[in-house]
Amino acid sequence: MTEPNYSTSKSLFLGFDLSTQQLKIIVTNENLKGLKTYNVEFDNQFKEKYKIYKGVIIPGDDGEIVSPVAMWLDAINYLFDKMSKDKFPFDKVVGISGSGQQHGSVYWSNEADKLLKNLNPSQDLSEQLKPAFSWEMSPNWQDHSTIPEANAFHKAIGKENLAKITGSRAHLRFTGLQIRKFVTRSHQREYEHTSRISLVSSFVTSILLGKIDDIEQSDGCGMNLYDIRNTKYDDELLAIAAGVHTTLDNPKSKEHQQEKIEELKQKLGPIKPITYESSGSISKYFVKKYGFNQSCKIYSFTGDNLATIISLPLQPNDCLISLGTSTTVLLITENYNPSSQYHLFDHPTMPKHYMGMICYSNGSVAREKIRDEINKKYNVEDHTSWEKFDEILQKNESEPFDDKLGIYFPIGEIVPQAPAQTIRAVLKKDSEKYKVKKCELGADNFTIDDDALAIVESQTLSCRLRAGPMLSKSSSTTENKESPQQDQEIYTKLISKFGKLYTDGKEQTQNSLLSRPNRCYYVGGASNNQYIINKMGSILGPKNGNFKVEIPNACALGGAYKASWSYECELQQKHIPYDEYLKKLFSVNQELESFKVIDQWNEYFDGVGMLAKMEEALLKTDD
Ligand code: XUL
Repeated sequence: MTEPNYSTSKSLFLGFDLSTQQLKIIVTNENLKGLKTYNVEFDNQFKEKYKIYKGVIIPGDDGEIVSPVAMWLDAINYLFDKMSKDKFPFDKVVGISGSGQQHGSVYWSNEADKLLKNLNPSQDLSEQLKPAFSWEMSPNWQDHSTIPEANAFHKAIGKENLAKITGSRAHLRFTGLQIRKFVTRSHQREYEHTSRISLVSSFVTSILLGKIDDIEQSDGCGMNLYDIRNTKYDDELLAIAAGVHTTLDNPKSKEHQQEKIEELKQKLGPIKPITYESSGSISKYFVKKYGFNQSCKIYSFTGDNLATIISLPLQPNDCLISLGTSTTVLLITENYNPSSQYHLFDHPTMPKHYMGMICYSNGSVAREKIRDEINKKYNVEDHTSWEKFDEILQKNESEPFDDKLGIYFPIGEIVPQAPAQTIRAVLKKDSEKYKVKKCELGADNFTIDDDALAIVESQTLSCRLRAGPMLSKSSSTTENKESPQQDQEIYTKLISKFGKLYTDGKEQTQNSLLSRPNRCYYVGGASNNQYIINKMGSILGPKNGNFKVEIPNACALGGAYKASWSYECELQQKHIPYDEYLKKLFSVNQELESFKVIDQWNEYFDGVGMLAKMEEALLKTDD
């Protein structure tokens, strides 16, 4: 790759992405053009020094998974050193932002402030900052050692109620649970010596600023501690995390309980509200060591999923569907309609908007299993070939819904929470009332070929059922509004055929069933299979189109864009709507490849009803 000619750029921005296995930095200019990416894979550089495997350490067999904090410091020095060797013009950088893996926490000691302020540029960060941490590790988002803590949160607050307050039910990786384990089970002494707690995102900005930075609001929603509607920490949740909850922990007195709540509040520090305003200028350590301009601004980092949505000019009701090993749906909404089955976070750049996140564990592996069975039936030598699977999808592209569906969970599913299982069913339309009849493969004309269509349909219908309640019908950006009368008719007809529909214990309303996405964007491995995304697009029925996108550096890019948007807002001293700011880039960008589908939104209402009924009959796991 040829070196970019930085002299033609007026100013430069850096976007960081500190993920589990690597640190990446992308360089962009004032026109949002990506100029160069630097990265360091932790296993390549630091495997011996930190005894890591795939970026993490697994100390025992209790599900604990941690990352060494000093390794992240080494990674920052390593990449900046590499950029220095490349003669990178640090002095042209005017703003830095980025992302960190979500939920991870860093524990600072009492010496942190002093050490951060007085860093010596002739030394590396990890050498000097060793005493700045009360614990040298950070729990990783893959950690699953906190089952007792998840039970405690649910016992005290209730699963749905916790989701209502914090946007998510208790998840093993969430920071509040990790803190409760730290305080009550694993590191009592270290907790006493902890002056502040950062998330991974605010840890990196603290290093860059040379002072401990506040937790950014949207990433702060991944803690199970922050009350999203009231924009403040919830005292009862803090009591659980601090190990002084009235019913769970039987604290010795009310005063003691209050003291411990306040103590944790201080350690977490204030939540920094969503803003374009910088947290300060870069620390003199980086000015002296690398030649940064001392006025270079540091803007809050956010979580990696949150940074992904700001790498595109997404508007309310837009959905980004990531089709990897697992399927993740990220969407933007003005509705705060929480559920224990998905997550809501504050949006990092659009005040009063939220990011919805639905995480499925059964994605491509489940589809590949069916592909393999089909290839076996047709004696296709290469069992990884998608030709037969695709042929089936193509043949059915314009066919109406065939009244057959399957739920395929070769591994336990997160949404709905259910153990591994497969069920198939057919829709019996003998009378006005429809009946969903379970069937075996081979019975009721249900063949292996039907599985190919049925898995793509049911995975998509599941997204449609769960995105619906989050989408807002009244969005200012939605066009082609249907008539309310037409909506009412569709809804009444559906309910008369199936009865009331429930998803994850909640009744589906006319609004939730009839809200269409604005645009759908598809990313990740299976988005390269045009037949799969054609079918998905035709069922999801976005009003303003389907797009295939390739954003290999999404999190880092989202960070760099946040930096340049913030910088521009600060220059103009006003809030520029984020999607408008990014639009100028994407109107001319070929990375957003739109594709046409046959709209089958209406045809699939029977599928919607059918899947809802099948899910009610699933074997469930409870926690
Ligand atoms: C999200 C989550 C992961 C991490 C690491 O809730 O745990 O996506 O952010 O990517």
